This record gives sequence, C-alpha cells and structure tokens, in this order.
Amino acid sequence: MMRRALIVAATAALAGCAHSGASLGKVHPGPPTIIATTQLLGPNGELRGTATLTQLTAATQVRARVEGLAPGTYAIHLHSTGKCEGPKFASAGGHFNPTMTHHGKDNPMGPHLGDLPNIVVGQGGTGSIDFTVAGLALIGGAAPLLDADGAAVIVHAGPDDYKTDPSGNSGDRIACGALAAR
Ligand SMILES: [Cu+2]
Repeated sequence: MMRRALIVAATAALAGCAHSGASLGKVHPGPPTIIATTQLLGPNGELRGTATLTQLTAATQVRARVEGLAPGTYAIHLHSTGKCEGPKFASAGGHFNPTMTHHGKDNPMGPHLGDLPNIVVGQGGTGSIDFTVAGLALIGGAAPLLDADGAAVIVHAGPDDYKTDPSGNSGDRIACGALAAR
C-alpha cells in the first residue's frame, strides 16, 4: 500500500537570526533548518494525524498530532525504518536505538533515542505532543535518524509504560508515517 511520506526541507533560518531587525545588508542567515514531516496513516490508509520533526542544535523537536482516535492514552515512538506496510507495520522495525539501550525513561537501562511521551486523546478524538529529544539528529552526526533506510513515526494501540523493553507494553501499531532523507 502506498504511504504518503517524507519531506525533508532545507530552508534558510532567517527567523532565527538575532539581528533580523537590522538593515537588510546585515541579515546573515544561520545554518539551514532541517525539517521532516509525514502523515500518520492507519492500516487502511485512513488519516490519523501528522508529525513534524525539526532539527535543533544537538536535539530534535518532535511535534505530532493525532485525530480520529477513541479517547485514551497512546504510545508514539520513532522507529528505525521508513517503511509503513499495513496492517501491522512490522516493516517499520523496532525503536530507533543507536545507543543499544533498553526501552523507557523509567527503565534504569533506558531510554531508546526513539522514545517519546504518550499522546493523550480527549473527547474530540485528537491529541498532540511537542517534545524535544536531546541528542537526536535528523541528518549528520554519528547516528542520524534519517539514515539510508529512513525512519518511521508509529502510534500504538495503548499507552507506553515507559519501562517494559522493547516497546513499553504499548500493543499493536495502529498508525505509521514514514520519514526519509532525500
Ligand atoms: Cu513503537
């Protein structure tokens, strides 16, 4: 099944310039901003949300929003392979884990670099997270998320307990969005 994927955009970070109020001649764009965005789709291609990852200095900000879900708490993670083949999305592989640790922030041997906080979905069927992953790079460095086989954002059927290896006892994979370098 085709999956909408990947946009990695590089744009000049003019907004980040501390002197943008100065005369035009003094505007000096910073390094390019690296952004990856994807749609999160369910097993039948139904839209379940979006995710946008923005590379910061020695960190990556992950913003994700889900929709059309029953109220509840859902795990969401960065998985290692940018391939979303339904209905189970096993193709996305395990959690992004270049440091070979165990899963979960509450696990003494954790967490995975791909671990994220749960999304809480309210009565309207929507929920979101905005979380910065320290030490995660989309591109560049020793272990970029967007390596040759990309990566995926996965939403699970249940909450992450933040400690059970390898995936927080979070159940089936119910939505997937592929991310890839281009
Ligand atoms: Cu997961």
